[in-house]
Amino acid sequence: MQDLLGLPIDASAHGPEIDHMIAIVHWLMAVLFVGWGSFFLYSVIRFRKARQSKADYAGVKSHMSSYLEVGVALFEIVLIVGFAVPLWAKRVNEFPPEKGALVVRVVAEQFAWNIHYPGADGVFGPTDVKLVSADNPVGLDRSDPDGKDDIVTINQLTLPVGKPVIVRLTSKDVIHSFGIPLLRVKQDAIPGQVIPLWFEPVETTENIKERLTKRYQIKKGEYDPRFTAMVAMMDYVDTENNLIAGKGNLLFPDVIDMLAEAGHNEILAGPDTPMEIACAQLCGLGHYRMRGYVAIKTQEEFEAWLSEEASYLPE
Ligand SMILES: [Cu+2]
Repeated sequence: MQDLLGLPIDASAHGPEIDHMIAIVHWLMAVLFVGWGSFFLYSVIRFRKARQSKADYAGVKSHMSSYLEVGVALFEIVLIVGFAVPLWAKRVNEFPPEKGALVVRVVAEQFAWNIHYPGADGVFGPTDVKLVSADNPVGLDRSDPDGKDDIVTINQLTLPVGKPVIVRLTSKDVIHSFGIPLLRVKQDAIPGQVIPLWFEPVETTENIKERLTKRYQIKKGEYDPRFTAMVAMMDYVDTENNLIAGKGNLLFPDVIDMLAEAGHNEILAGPDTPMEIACAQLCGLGHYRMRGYVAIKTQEEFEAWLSEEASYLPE
Protein backbone atom coordinates (compact mmCIF):
# COMPACT_ATOMS: atom_id res chain seq x y z
CA MET A 1 0.00 0.00 0.00
CA GLN A 2 2.80 2.44 0.89
CA ASP A 3 4.34 2.09 -2.58
CA LEU A 4 0.92 2.55 -4.18
CA LEU A 5 0.41 5.80 -2.28
CA GLY A 6 3.66 7.25 -3.62
CA LEU A 7 4.77 8.65 -0.27
CA PRO A 8 8.07 10.55 -0.38
CA ILE A 9 11.28 9.15 1.10
CA ASP A 10 11.21 9.14 4.88
CA ALA A 11 14.16 10.69 6.70
CA SER A 12 12.91 10.75 10.29
CA ALA A 13 12.88 8.18 13.08
CA HIS A 14 9.10 8.34 13.67
CA GLY A 15 8.26 8.38 9.93
CA PRO A 16 7.59 4.64 9.48
CA GLU A 17 4.87 4.76 12.19
CA ILE A 18 3.11 7.64 10.42
CA ASP A 19 3.38 5.86 7.06
CA HIS A 20 1.99 2.68 8.62
CA MET A 21 -0.98 4.65 9.96
CA ILE A 22 -1.58 6.26 6.55
CA ALA A 23 -1.52 2.77 4.98
CA ILE A 24 -4.05 1.30 7.45
CA VAL A 25 -6.45 4.22 6.91
CA HIS A 26 -6.20 3.75 3.15
CA TRP A 27 -6.86 0.02 3.45
CA LEU A 28 -10.05 0.73 5.40
CA MET A 29 -11.08 3.33 2.82
CA ALA A 30 -10.33 0.88 -0.02
CA VAL A 31 -12.53 -1.79 1.60
CA LEU A 32 -15.34 0.73 2.19
CA PHE A 33 -15.06 2.08 -1.35
CA VAL A 34 -15.30 -1.37 -2.93
CA GLY A 35 -18.04 -2.44 -0.48
CA TRP A 36 -20.31 0.59 -0.82
CA GLY A 37 -19.56 0.84 -4.56
CA SER A 38 -20.64 -2.75 -5.24
CA PHE A 39 -23.74 -2.34 -3.07
CA PHE A 40 -24.65 0.79 -5.01
CA LEU A 41 -24.23 -0.97 -8.38
CA TYR A 42 -26.22 -3.96 -7.12
CA SER A 43 -29.06 -1.67 -5.98
CA VAL A 44 -29.13 0.26 -9.25
CA ILE A 45 -29.49 -2.99 -11.22
CA ARG A 46 -31.67 -4.96 -8.79
CA PHE A 47 -34.22 -2.20 -8.22
CA ARG A 48 -34.40 -0.89 -11.79
CA LYS A 49 -37.78 0.22 -13.10
CA ALA A 50 -38.32 -2.82 -15.36
CA ARG A 51 -37.84 -5.19 -12.46
CA GLN A 52 -39.77 -3.39 -9.75
CA SER A 53 -41.59 -0.24 -10.67
CA LYS A 54 -43.47 0.15 -7.38
CA ALA A 55 -41.76 1.04 -4.09
CA ASP A 56 -41.98 -1.43 -1.23
CA TYR A 57 -43.35 0.54 1.71
CA ALA A 58 -42.16 -1.98 4.32
CA GLY A 59 -38.50 -1.74 3.21
CA VAL A 60 -35.62 -3.87 4.43
CA LYS A 61 -36.44 -6.25 7.30
CA SER A 62 -33.04 -7.81 7.99
CA HIS A 63 -30.63 -6.10 10.38
CA MET A 64 -27.63 -6.80 8.15
CA SER A 65 -27.11 -3.14 7.25
CA SER A 66 -27.13 -2.05 10.92
CA TYR A 67 -24.55 -4.73 11.78
CA LEU A 68 -22.35 -3.57 8.92
CA GLU A 69 -22.62 0.05 10.08
CA VAL A 70 -21.72 -0.94 13.63
CA GLY A 71 -18.79 -3.01 12.31
CA VAL A 72 -17.39 -0.07 10.34
CA ALA A 73 -17.86 2.28 13.30
CA LEU A 74 -16.07 -0.21 15.60
CA PHE A 75 -13.16 -0.51 13.18
CA GLU A 76 -12.91 3.28 12.99
CA ILE A 77 -12.98 3.58 16.79
CA VAL A 78 -10.15 1.02 17.02
CA LEU A 79 -8.17 3.04 14.45
CA ILE A 80 -8.63 6.28 16.37
CA VAL A 81 -8.31 5.03 19.96
CA GLY A 82 -5.91 2.15 19.34
CA PHE A 83 -3.59 3.66 16.74
CA ALA A 84 -4.04 7.38 16.07
CA VAL A 85 -4.36 8.72 19.63
CA PRO A 86 -1.31 6.80 21.03
CA LEU A 87 0.75 7.85 18.00
CA TRP A 88 -0.29 11.48 18.45
CA ALA A 89 0.32 11.33 22.22
CA LYS A 90 3.86 10.14 21.52
CA ARG A 91 4.44 13.16 19.27
CA VAL A 92 3.02 15.79 21.64
CA ASN A 93 3.62 14.40 25.16
CA GLU A 94 6.82 12.40 25.09
CA PHE A 95 9.36 15.08 24.27
CA PRO A 96 13.03 14.13 24.47
CA PRO A 97 15.07 15.93 27.18
CA GLU A 98 16.27 19.32 25.92
CA LYS A 99 19.81 18.51 27.07
CA GLY A 100 20.49 15.91 24.41
CA ALA A 101 18.50 17.69 21.72
CA LEU A 102 18.96 20.64 19.41
CA VAL A 103 16.43 23.37 20.19
CA VAL A 104 15.57 25.91 17.48
CA ARG A 105 12.96 28.62 17.24
CA VAL A 106 11.07 28.90 13.98
CA VAL A 107 9.19 32.15 13.39
CA ALA A 108 6.93 32.12 10.36
CA GLU A 109 5.97 35.29 8.52
CA GLN A 110 4.45 36.28 5.19
CA PHE A 111 6.32 34.75 3.32
CA ALA A 112 9.42 33.33 4.95
CA TRP A 113 10.72 31.04 7.67
CA ASN A 114 13.00 32.70 10.22
CA ILE A 115 15.19 30.20 12.02
CA HIS A 116 16.72 31.19 15.35
CA TYR A 117 19.54 29.14 16.96
CA PRO A 118 20.64 29.83 20.56
CA GLY A 119 24.33 29.94 19.55
CA ALA A 120 27.36 28.68 21.47
CA ASP A 121 25.93 29.40 24.96
CA GLY A 122 22.81 27.31 24.26
CA VAL A 123 20.56 30.11 25.55
CA PHE A 124 18.16 32.08 23.34
CA GLY A 125 18.59 35.84 23.62
CA PRO A 126 15.46 37.82 24.44
CA THR A 127 13.30 39.07 21.58
CA ASP A 128 11.08 42.14 21.40
CA VAL A 129 8.52 43.21 18.83
CA LYS A 130 9.96 46.76 18.96
CA LEU A 131 13.30 45.48 17.62
CA VAL A 132 11.80 43.76 14.57
CA SER A 133 13.18 45.22 11.34
CA ALA A 134 14.29 44.06 7.90
CA ASP A 135 17.75 43.23 9.31
CA ASN A 136 16.37 41.71 12.49
CA PRO A 137 13.35 39.61 11.48
CA VAL A 138 12.90 37.94 14.87
CA GLY A 139 13.48 41.13 16.92
CA LEU A 140 16.50 39.68 18.72
CA ASP A 141 18.12 41.84 21.39
CA ARG A 142 21.83 41.70 20.48
CA SER A 143 22.76 43.95 23.41
CA ASP A 144 21.79 41.18 25.85
CA PRO A 145 24.66 38.77 26.72
CA ASP A 146 22.44 35.77 25.81
CA GLY A 147 21.59 37.28 22.42
CA LYS A 148 25.15 38.11 21.31
CA ASP A 149 25.98 34.66 19.92
CA ASP A 150 22.53 33.74 18.59
CA ILE A 151 22.33 32.76 14.92
CA VAL A 152 19.38 33.73 12.73
CA THR A 153 18.90 32.42 9.20
CA ILE A 154 16.13 32.96 6.70
CA ASN A 155 14.63 29.95 4.92
CA GLN A 156 17.60 27.77 5.79
CA LEU A 157 17.15 25.13 8.47
CA THR A 158 20.38 23.23 9.06
CA LEU A 159 20.26 20.25 11.41
CA PRO A 160 22.52 17.43 12.56
CA VAL A 161 21.60 13.82 11.77
CA GLY A 162 20.83 11.29 14.52
CA LYS A 163 19.92 13.82 17.20
CA PRO A 164 16.43 14.84 18.35
CA VAL A 165 15.37 18.30 17.22
CA ILE A 166 12.87 20.37 19.18
CA VAL A 167 11.28 23.21 17.23
CA ARG A 168 9.50 26.04 19.05
CA LEU A 169 7.14 27.24 16.40
CA THR A 170 5.34 30.56 16.19
CA SER A 171 4.14 33.12 13.67
CA LYS A 172 4.45 36.90 13.36
CA ASP A 173 1.31 37.54 11.36
CA VAL A 174 -1.19 34.95 10.14
CA ILE A 175 -1.57 31.20 10.56
CA HIS A 176 1.09 29.30 8.61
CA SER A 177 1.89 25.61 8.69
CA PHE A 178 5.38 24.21 9.11
CA GLY A 179 5.48 21.16 6.85
CA ILE A 180 8.50 19.01 6.02
CA PRO A 181 7.09 16.05 4.08
CA LEU A 182 10.37 14.09 4.10
CA LEU A 183 10.49 14.31 7.89
CA ARG A 184 6.76 13.57 8.27
CA VAL A 185 6.34 16.83 10.19
CA LYS A 186 3.41 19.23 9.90
CA GLN A 187 2.27 21.72 12.50
CA ASP A 188 0.32 24.97 12.27
CA ALA A 189 2.18 28.10 13.34
CA ILE A 190 -0.20 30.38 15.22
CA PRO A 191 0.47 34.04 16.07
CA GLY A 192 0.63 34.60 19.84
CA GLN A 193 1.35 30.95 20.59
CA VAL A 194 4.57 28.97 20.79
CA ILE A 195 3.94 25.37 19.79
CA PRO A 196 6.70 22.82 20.36
CA LEU A 197 7.24 19.87 18.02
CA TRP A 198 10.01 17.36 17.73
CA PHE A 199 11.50 14.80 15.37
CA GLU A 200 14.80 13.05 14.74
CA PRO A 201 16.41 13.11 11.28
CA VAL A 202 18.00 9.75 10.45
CA GLU A 203 19.49 10.50 7.06
CA THR A 204 21.64 13.33 5.67
CA THR A 205 20.30 15.34 2.73
CA GLU A 206 23.46 14.36 0.81
CA ASN A 207 22.44 10.73 1.21
CA ILE A 208 18.88 11.45 0.09
CA LYS A 209 20.26 13.22 -2.98
CA GLU A 210 22.18 10.05 -3.88
CA ARG A 211 19.05 7.95 -3.38
CA LEU A 212 17.04 10.22 -5.67
CA THR A 213 19.72 10.30 -8.36
CA LYS A 214 18.65 8.96 -11.75
CA ARG A 215 19.92 8.70 -15.30
CA TYR A 216 18.46 11.23 -17.75
CA GLN A 217 18.76 11.24 -21.54
CA ILE A 218 19.97 14.57 -22.91
CA LYS A 219 20.04 16.12 -26.36
CA LYS A 220 21.42 19.43 -27.61
CA GLY A 221 18.69 22.08 -27.83
CA GLU A 222 16.22 20.03 -25.82
CA TYR A 223 15.98 21.18 -22.22
CA ASP A 224 14.03 19.07 -19.74
CA PRO A 225 12.37 21.61 -17.37
CA ARG A 226 13.02 19.25 -14.44
CA PHE A 227 16.72 20.13 -14.75
CA THR A 228 16.06 23.66 -13.37
CA ALA A 229 16.02 22.16 -9.84
CA MET A 230 18.72 19.52 -10.39
CA VAL A 231 22.49 19.16 -10.14
CA ALA A 232 25.02 16.87 -11.78
CA MET A 233 25.83 13.93 -9.53
CA MET A 234 29.31 13.25 -10.95
CA ASP A 235 32.03 15.18 -12.77
CA TYR A 236 31.56 15.51 -16.53
CA VAL A 237 34.42 16.43 -18.84
CA ASP A 238 34.73 17.19 -22.55
CA THR A 239 36.92 15.31 -25.05
CA GLU A 240 39.99 17.26 -23.89
CA ASN A 241 39.33 16.43 -20.26
CA ASN A 242 38.18 19.95 -19.35
CA LEU A 243 35.51 20.01 -16.70
CA ILE A 244 32.06 20.97 -18.05
CA ALA A 245 29.96 20.26 -14.97
CA GLY A 246 31.34 19.11 -11.63
CA LYS A 247 29.40 17.11 -9.10
CA GLY A 248 26.86 19.43 -7.49
CA ASN A 249 26.80 21.95 -10.38
CA LEU A 250 23.41 23.25 -11.49
CA LEU A 251 22.19 22.02 -14.86
CA PHE A 252 21.48 25.21 -16.81
CA PRO A 253 20.41 24.92 -20.47
CA ASP A 254 23.88 25.90 -21.75
CA VAL A 255 25.49 23.26 -19.50
CA ILE A 256 23.19 20.58 -20.94
CA ASP A 257 24.04 21.75 -24.47
CA MET A 258 27.77 21.63 -23.74
CA LEU A 259 27.44 18.13 -22.25
CA ALA A 260 25.49 16.91 -25.28
CA GLU A 261 28.02 18.49 -27.63
CA ALA A 262 30.86 16.70 -25.81
CA GLY A 263 29.18 13.39 -26.57
CA HIS A 264 27.33 12.67 -23.34
CA ASN A 265 23.87 11.38 -24.19
CA GLU A 266 22.88 10.59 -20.67
CA ILE A 267 23.77 12.08 -17.30
CA LEU A 268 23.37 11.28 -13.63
CA ALA A 269 21.35 14.02 -11.99
CA GLY A 270 19.79 14.49 -8.57
CA PRO A 271 17.66 17.16 -6.85
CA ASP A 272 19.52 20.32 -5.80
CA THR A 273 17.47 20.70 -2.60
CA PRO A 274 15.75 17.41 -1.79
CA MET A 275 14.24 18.59 1.49
CA GLU A 276 12.00 21.63 1.80
CA ILE A 277 9.84 23.36 4.40
CA ALA A 278 6.57 23.92 2.61
CA CYS A 279 3.97 26.20 4.14
CA ALA A 280 0.81 24.08 4.35
CA GLN A 281 -1.69 26.87 5.05
CA LEU A 282 -2.94 29.18 2.34
CA CYS A 283 -1.47 32.22 4.09
CA GLY A 284 -1.70 34.94 1.45
CA LEU A 285 -0.80 35.84 -2.12
CA GLY A 286 2.85 34.86 -1.68
CA HIS A 287 2.02 31.50 -0.08
CA TYR A 288 3.42 29.59 -3.07
CA ARG A 289 6.88 31.04 -2.53
CA MET A 290 6.97 30.48 1.23
CA ARG A 291 9.52 27.76 0.95
CA GLY A 292 12.47 26.98 3.17
CA TYR A 293 15.33 24.56 2.67
CA VAL A 294 16.43 21.88 5.08
CA ALA A 295 19.98 20.55 5.20
CA ILE A 296 20.65 17.52 7.37
CA LYS A 297 24.37 17.26 8.03
CA THR A 298 26.67 14.97 10.00
CA GLN A 299 27.45 16.25 13.52
CA GLU A 300 30.92 17.47 12.42
CA GLU A 301 29.56 19.24 9.34
CA PHE A 302 26.82 20.77 11.45
CA GLU A 303 29.31 22.13 13.98
CA ALA A 304 31.49 23.49 11.16
CA TRP A 305 28.40 25.22 9.73
CA LEU A 306 27.54 26.70 13.14
CA SER A 307 31.02 28.11 13.65
CA GLU A 308 31.04 29.51 10.12
CA GLU A 309 27.72 31.27 10.82
CA ALA A 310 29.12 32.47 14.15
CA SER A 311 32.09 34.07 12.35
CA TYR A 312 29.67 36.43 10.52
CA LEU A 313 28.16 37.71 13.76
CA PRO A 314 28.50 41.43 14.53
CA GLU A 315 31.18 42.15 17.14
CU1 LIG B 1 2.60 30.53 5.03
